[in-house]
Amino acid sequence: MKGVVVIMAALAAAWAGTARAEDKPAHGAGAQYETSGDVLKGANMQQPGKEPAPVLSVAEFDKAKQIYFERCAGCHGVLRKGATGKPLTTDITRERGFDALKAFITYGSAAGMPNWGTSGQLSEAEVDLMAKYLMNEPPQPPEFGMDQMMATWKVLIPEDKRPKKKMNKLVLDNLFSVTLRDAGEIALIDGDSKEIVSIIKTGYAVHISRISASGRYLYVIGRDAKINLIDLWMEKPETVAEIKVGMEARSVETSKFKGFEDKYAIAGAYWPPQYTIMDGNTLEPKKIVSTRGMTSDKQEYHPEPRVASIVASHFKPEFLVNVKETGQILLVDYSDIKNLKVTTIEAERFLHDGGFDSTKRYFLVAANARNKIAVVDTKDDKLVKLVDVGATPHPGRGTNFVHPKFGPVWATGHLGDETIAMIGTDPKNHPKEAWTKVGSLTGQGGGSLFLKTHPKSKNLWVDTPLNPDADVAGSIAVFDTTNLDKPAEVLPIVKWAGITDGAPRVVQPEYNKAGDEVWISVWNAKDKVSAIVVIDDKTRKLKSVIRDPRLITPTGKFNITNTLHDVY
Ligand code: DHE
Repeated sequence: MKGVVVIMAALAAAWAGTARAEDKPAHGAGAQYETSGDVLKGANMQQPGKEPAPVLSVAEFDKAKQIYFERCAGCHGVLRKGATGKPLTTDITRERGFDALKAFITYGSAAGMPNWGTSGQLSEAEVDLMAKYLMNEPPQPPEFGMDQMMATWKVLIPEDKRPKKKMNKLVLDNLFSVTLRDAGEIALIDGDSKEIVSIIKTGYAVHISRISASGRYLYVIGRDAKINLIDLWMEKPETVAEIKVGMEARSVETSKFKGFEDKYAIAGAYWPPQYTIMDGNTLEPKKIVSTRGMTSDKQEYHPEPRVASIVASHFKPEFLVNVKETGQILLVDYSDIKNLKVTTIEAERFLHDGGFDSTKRYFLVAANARNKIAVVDTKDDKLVKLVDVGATPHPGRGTNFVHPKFGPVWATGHLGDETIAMIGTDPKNHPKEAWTKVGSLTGQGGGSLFLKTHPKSKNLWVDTPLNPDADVAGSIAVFDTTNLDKPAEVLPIVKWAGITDGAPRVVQPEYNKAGDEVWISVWNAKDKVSAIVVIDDKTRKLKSVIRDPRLITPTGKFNITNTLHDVY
């Protein structure tokens, strides 16, 4: 049991970039979840001046640069100024010296640095190389401004050549856009027949899908910051425009406020640290805003504050842009982007993912490495509260239901422990409970990423894909929201999918439009069989298994109606 707790801590730290004394590096299944600047490894970066550091040949420099961006950049930052890991600027590394750095990389540290050498993940020669590399100035990936964006922007089908009405028979409001992560594709799956309607090429290690306010346009973003704009009205839905908004990114969203439907899209980048507002119908970039600036706590300059989640306000023409390393939530008013007004909310550092309460007025976002949830009132544009929760909260968008005793709550699972924290969200009728943790449920274990219920359901589904125990990672826990004292029922999803090969993990429950089916991904390696398991919500019995050779590494599933209306 203790061993499992230690591994969970390591996985949580790897994900959040935090550190604990007993941490070991995340191996195997968990390792691939670590944030990395992987897509930056091939970027054109000049080798900086070499004196007085050990001299590296061009080939050595390129190899070390690749290792740094695959293994180190996520925690220490592209510029090594310290992101969630310690700074590794040359004033520090040269003072420490080659031998100390080598020992550090080989054995790791009590502060949570993985033992890259003794774990066998880096050879002795590679450890040597990295110690030398760190004594050299860091190379900087290029900026990505308007010229670079324009060079990648393509309108494949101009607006006047697109259909004037829906040309297909698809039931769009129950369509699912499914991330096929390692294929760099999405699958559009018909929610009723469960047939794959189309497979569309997207960016590298594609991440999430969002839908325009009219329900016509789908926006998909890859980790290489490529956005595909897909027109769902076409006879066969296809990409009609594409752009790259940087070199590394995770989030995309679209304007939802009345009068601005389908008008703008916004995407946040990890590198360069910036967000871009685009024309919603063509992706033409209109405005790029840097997020470099001061941290919310110590008021210190941070050179690469990455943009994590972005949501669109339902109360105002505003995007809520969550900036990870500064801990600021930017309320970006898109009603006049030439004279852009931004309200900067000091929240807490290391903001990651989050979603709305059931009224859609309050936005709750995880400051994951600080074990807190920040609550923002999107009507008054103010921070309401920072709520303490468990270890490394990871809500996805979170989920809303009515607690039998405390009224409406929003809930999050955690990477670092087995709890599901419930936060009261009804200041009017339950003022005492509002914005406090009213209770915790006990799930299967740590390593949870997503949880979900639906306004029409009394089931709460909690995944644990990062749990080191294969049975836990391969199953899902279901709670009864009308009787929260009852322990969760555990459903063996991988078994139901009939997959015996590989190390499949069960990830991200998502409802259909009617709220009577739950779709769950069985996420296996790229060269192994994956599936989507569909469960009848009422009976909790298997309804169908979607298996198809084209379903390569399915992870996130985005039902058009639920995504559009923030139903979760
Ligand atoms: Fe995600 C959402 C970042 C790894 C599946 N992920 C998000 C969001 C961010 C983020 C900032 C919120 C977007 C928004 O709402 O605007 N994700 C990151 C990372 O930095 C991280 C930890 C490591 C990395 O290098 O990318 C990471 N994410 C993953 C995965 O490995 C997952 C499990 C599988 C995959 O497809 O890559 C994954 N992330 C998802 C999903 C969502 C998401 C399915 C959207 C959840 C939703 O319900 O909206």
